[in-house]
Amino acid sequence: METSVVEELDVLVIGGGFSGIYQLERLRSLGFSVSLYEAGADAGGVWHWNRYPGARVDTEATLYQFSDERIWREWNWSEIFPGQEELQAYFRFVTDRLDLARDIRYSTRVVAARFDDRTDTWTVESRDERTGETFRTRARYVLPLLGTGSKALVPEIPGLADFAGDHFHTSRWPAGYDMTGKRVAVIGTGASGVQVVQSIAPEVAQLTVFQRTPATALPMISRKLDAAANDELRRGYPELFRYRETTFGGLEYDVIYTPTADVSDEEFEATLEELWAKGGLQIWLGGYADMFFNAEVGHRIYAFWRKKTLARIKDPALAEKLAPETPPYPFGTKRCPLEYTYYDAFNRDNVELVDVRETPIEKVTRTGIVTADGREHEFDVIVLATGFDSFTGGLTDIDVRSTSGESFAEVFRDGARTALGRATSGFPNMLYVYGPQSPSAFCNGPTCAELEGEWVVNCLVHLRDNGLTRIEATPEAEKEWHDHLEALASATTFPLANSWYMNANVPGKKRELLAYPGGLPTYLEKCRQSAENGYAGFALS
Ligand code: N01
Repeated sequence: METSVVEELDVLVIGGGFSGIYQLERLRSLGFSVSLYEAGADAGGVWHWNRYPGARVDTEATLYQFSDERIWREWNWSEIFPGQEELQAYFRFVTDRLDLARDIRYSTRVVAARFDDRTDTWTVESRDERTGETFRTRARYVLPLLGTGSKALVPEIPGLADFAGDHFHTSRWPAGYDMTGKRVAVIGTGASGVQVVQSIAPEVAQLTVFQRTPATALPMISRKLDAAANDELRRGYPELFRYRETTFGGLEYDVIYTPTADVSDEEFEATLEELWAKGGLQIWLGGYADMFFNAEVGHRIYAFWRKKTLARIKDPALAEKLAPETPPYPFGTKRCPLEYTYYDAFNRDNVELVDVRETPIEKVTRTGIVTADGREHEFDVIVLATGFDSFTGGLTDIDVRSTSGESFAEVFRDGARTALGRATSGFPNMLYVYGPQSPSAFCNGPTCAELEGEWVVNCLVHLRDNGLTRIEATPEAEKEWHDHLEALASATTFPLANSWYMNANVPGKKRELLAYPGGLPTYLEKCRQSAENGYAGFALS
């Protein structure tokens, strides 16, 4: 770190998604000196990076937005599940409306950070992505607000680097890339893969989808919103922003807590039909909570889903691959992608499915992909819809050292550890929102950005008002939080699936549930108790 310090701050926020923007606005308004560094060249966080064809949010815009009235009074959504361009425009609107741009540095990637025990400050090294130049920032507090999708997961497939055509991850889609008439491979069938497949199928010459595990995709069912519809929604926003705090996932609907054992088969079926017709994630995060604790309930919902899905696919052999009779995992233990025409795409002559469990990918050649049956599939483009190193990848990507000189990768080698999902011992004055061991993946992003985020805001105000300069998670609180999460997780069905929720998608990582599975209200209550007890679980000095 030889470059000179260009900024001295109270707080450095890393990441320009919902959490980062919320902190910048709130802390600045409270008189802190704050800057936000964002690696992307423009506003939007994940909505800047994920501009693959068909990228679209899977929670309703009613709550996929800031609760700040200055924003929702003026902003109109064009539909209930807006697409990537509209979401990025929303972020631009927010930064303009709140005059945030003057404190944001885009194209600025934080690469390293060291803590100085004598001054209780971090020295952070960042790189300007346009010029390659590095510079230093000194900040009392650092908030790495990196979300769950900042570190792309690119599998190590032999030969990939030598492929003569184009290949890219869904979150690194080249701007304006034209797929027309191309022979395309899509590897991965999670939320990103499903959206890409249904969007490009009609325009490409040939599309081969490499599926490892079938998705349980649900109908999105968006609806257009005109000015009158936006006005109508606005009338309900204040109540919705209050209601979200009381729901499991921070959404405008809640899970059904009635035990399915008390529900007749007819009522069970009728409820599923009702939720199905509503669309979106309702059958999952608005469905029977039992599914998260009882695999048999998950399998009953799977059977319902399968019946609906089979009706869409003409070829029975293909249908069995996409929606097998034996559930590949209990319904709900993997994220349900939302779709419009994903299953219909497989009825097209130009779309093929390769089951990589049956015929694994052996290698990539200059011209295509060779599978274990010896077949070479020729392609012009390979799309890696292979997901993210979700919970800790953003943190481990930065060369941050603890007070004893360890990196995050070293500290997390036996699993992530945090107090309340908020901070890790050895990394003082570094606080997370929507990070590992917080509700994150189970919580609507903006809801947690604001409600978890407000804890951080209040905490920093408390430190300032009391002349304190340092906060650090205690190892005891981390152990307690870990044991609490493990007890909750082992009672659920989540460990039965190899999902990114379980960290099972990243080779070499400890298999553990890193999203808090106890629901948002319980989590917020635990955060509130900590704050009321003088930030219990954290050493303040
Ligand atoms: O990533 P994923 P994603 N060989 O990890 C497969 C959010 N999101 O980018 O299931 C072959 O879900 C992997 O297979 P398997 C949302 O929270 C939201 O799609 O591990 N295949 C899987 O099929 C979502 O959950 C929106 O067996 C390989 C796929 O790649 C999260 O982001 C849109 C492989 C990865 O799926 C991540 O979604 C998009 C390999 N080596 C994303 N490695 C919306 O708001 C991985 N796979 C709508």
